[in-house]
Amino acid sequence: GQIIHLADYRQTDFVLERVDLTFELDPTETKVEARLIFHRREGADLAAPLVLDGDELVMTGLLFDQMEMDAARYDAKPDSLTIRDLPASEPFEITITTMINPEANTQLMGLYRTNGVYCTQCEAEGFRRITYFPDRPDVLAVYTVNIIADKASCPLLLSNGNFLGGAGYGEGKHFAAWFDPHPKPSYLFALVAGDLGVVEDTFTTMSGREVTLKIYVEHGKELRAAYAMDALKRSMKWDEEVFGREYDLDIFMIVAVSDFNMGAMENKGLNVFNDKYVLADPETATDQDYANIEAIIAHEYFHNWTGNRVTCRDWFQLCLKEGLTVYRDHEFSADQRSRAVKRIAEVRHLKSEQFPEDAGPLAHPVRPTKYREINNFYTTTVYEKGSEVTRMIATIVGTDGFKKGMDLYFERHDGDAATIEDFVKCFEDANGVDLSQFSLWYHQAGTPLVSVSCSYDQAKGEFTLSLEQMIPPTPGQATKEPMHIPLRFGLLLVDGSEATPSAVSGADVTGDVLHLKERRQTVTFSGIASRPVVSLNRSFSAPINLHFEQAPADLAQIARHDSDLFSRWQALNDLALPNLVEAARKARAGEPVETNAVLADTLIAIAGDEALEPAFRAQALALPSESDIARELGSNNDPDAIRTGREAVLAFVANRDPAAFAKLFDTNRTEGAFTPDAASAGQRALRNAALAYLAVSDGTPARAAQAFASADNMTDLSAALTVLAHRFPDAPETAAALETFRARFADNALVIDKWFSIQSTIPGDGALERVKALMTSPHFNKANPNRVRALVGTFAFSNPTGFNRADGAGYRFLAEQILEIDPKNPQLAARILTSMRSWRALEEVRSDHARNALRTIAAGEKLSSDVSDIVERMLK
Ligand code: B3K
Ligand code: ZN
Repeated sequence: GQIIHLADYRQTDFVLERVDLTFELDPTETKVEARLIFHRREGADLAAPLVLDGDELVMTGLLFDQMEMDAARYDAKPDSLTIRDLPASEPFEITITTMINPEANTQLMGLYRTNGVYCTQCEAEGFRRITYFPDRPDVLAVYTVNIIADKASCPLLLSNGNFLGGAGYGEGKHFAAWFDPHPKPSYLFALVAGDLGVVEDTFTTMSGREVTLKIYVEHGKELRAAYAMDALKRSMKWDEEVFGREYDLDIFMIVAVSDFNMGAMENKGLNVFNDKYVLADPETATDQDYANIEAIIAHEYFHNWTGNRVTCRDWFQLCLKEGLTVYRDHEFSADQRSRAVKRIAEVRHLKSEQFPEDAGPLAHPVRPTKYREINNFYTTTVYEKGSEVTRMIATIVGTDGFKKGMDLYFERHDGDAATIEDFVKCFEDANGVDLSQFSLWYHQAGTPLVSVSCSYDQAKGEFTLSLEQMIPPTPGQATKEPMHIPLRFGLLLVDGSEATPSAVSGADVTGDVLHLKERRQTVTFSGIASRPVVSLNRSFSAPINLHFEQAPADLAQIARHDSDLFSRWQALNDLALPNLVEAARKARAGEPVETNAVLADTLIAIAGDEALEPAFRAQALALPSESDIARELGSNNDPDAIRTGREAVLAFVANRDPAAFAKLFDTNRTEGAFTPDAASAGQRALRNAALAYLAVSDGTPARAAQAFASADNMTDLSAALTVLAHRFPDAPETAAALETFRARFADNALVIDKWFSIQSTIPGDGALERVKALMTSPHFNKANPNRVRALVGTFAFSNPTGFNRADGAGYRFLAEQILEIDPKNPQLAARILTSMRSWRALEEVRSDHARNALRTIAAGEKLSSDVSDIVERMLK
């Protein structure tokens, strides 16, 4: 594949007016007839040919205005169709017939079959695997879709928009027609046909229209779709209340399938979901599963306005829909649950996934300027950092200003294929602000490092903050300009109150936001009667690394008393991280790890503070992860030493006050019928966090085995199983529990995925052999993406010591897997390969092994563009 540049963007020469598609579905020989009406764009070159995209296509017919097309006028290749000598201005019709094989489509892009169900995935460039088409997001058209299929095996025939009608169609067949009145790009096209069960409901919109809601699942799983339906209705209501956005068709459908490359897809009126993000009941789903379902149902629904009604001009603008829609789903979940706890989870995720991406060879701006394979840009930078950038706009212009900007965006750009510049301009125009410096967040990759020091002058009553920003070099961007970094802050006084300065100089401060804009800035706060403790970057208002050596006592004060709950967690984290880093260094040097009583006592005090919600206390108890420590260390990392050091700190905390953990464990059992609400989930999280510490101080599996035996929901059951497997991998209790779990859920694929993941993350040298053995299990299925991710993906992403074995065997195993998966499902292979994105930060022995494994992959024959793009960038 060649490199595509943003700078090369230009409009198409031909305007697509409408699209009529007819599918005659067959497992191996599906016939697709596409009738496309075009006209030459005003001002376009009269000699310009019409060039349509294709991917592995076989054309069996081509008509021009209903007549056979002269072979001299066109050129059909598997990846393009070029037609010459077309009219200067009047509309013309092209009818293309292609034959495709859904059964053989293991890439899961375009039209494929999963468990006997036909389904499509077109974003980003899958539509061109169905028919020749101007397959780019700035070509919007109105679609009519006719589907003809076997009536017995496909009673259900679905596509976008509203149902027009259906009837019998010859022997054993039937057809259905759908019409979508909203112009859309091809990536939002969808078709589903098969035999599925349905859950039905209705939603009355704010203007009083009744919308039919349908969720399709495999027969027998209908009851497990109830929570998804509830989440959908809450999402629809929330988007009306908070963003003023109403749904715009008579029907909204969701189809759950078990073979899917990602989470879900926002096709207009017909979302297709990985069933992992639809199906839930207390027996088989964890609280985390429920929270994910709620978030992803909301995310895809919210795309109807941010993505579908306003779409992207080109794929460089992906964050226009993704960053914004992630921000919207984050806000939704924050409103449905506890805002602070939700924010903690978001920041944890951002730091553990996006920060490493931004610090490694795959770093790229939120709005990239070039790509080789667009599928590789559905990244945590585009999604999560894109969301953080949107959040910063809201912080800068304020809640009302953000709403005004969004209203203007919908007013100006409804029906458009827009750009990031269009989006930012709406906030500038609606609020009379200049966001040009701020826009660097879209263009400069890398996590800014803000170094801070402070001083207090008692005589003058002045408090001074010195700030310096540095944006590290990233691939293709050696030097950076200073950015506009909005930092929320508070000045805490000893009595727990907050200081209000009489004057501030050296920076714009609006309300509780300090705007850092220069490379170096000194900010002075006057009228401060006693030395304050600064709580900086409250609620993680800017996605930065902060270097600020605050005294442990100051951090402990923030952790115990800040009015911002998020900051209390952040302070705990800042208290813990240097300890863990030091512990890792000591372990590396073979020295004994020193323990820290302040940390342990603060953690235990917060965990036991009944004035705080249990979900927060559970988050407080979770020490920074091994990958957090690796990131903080930055380079020359030894995952074994990191783990050894962390384990020592963890053991110290666990043994500091086992009775306190026992009390948390005993008093936070949820009783009665299971409900997935945030408060009950928080209690379970706290109890299970306590169990993990108790397993360490107990030193025996008895308590976890007992918790496993008495669990009455999947959250508690899987938490107990994880403690058993990770703490006591060789205990007979663990073997028994794993087998009980497997046998009980043998026919539930989503639970068996958990069984694989729990075992693939057992730390230590034996992990690889365990993973290899699990691959021979009858439950393993290398054709199912969820299963491959659960075993191979989880091992590579989430088992630092097991995967990064010093002898390099983990990397060699991954290389073999990538080369085996790639020919069948390149997107899956490329995604799992990104688990090695931080390989350069490893110590020399491991990084040499990692490089060799990457070279083995790079030398593979017939690599997909997905894998070769990733591997080449990683080796560069
Ligand atoms: N827009 C889809 C992702 C498509 C990925 C294509 N490789 C799901 C989402 O972000 O909502
Ligand atoms: Zn999305």
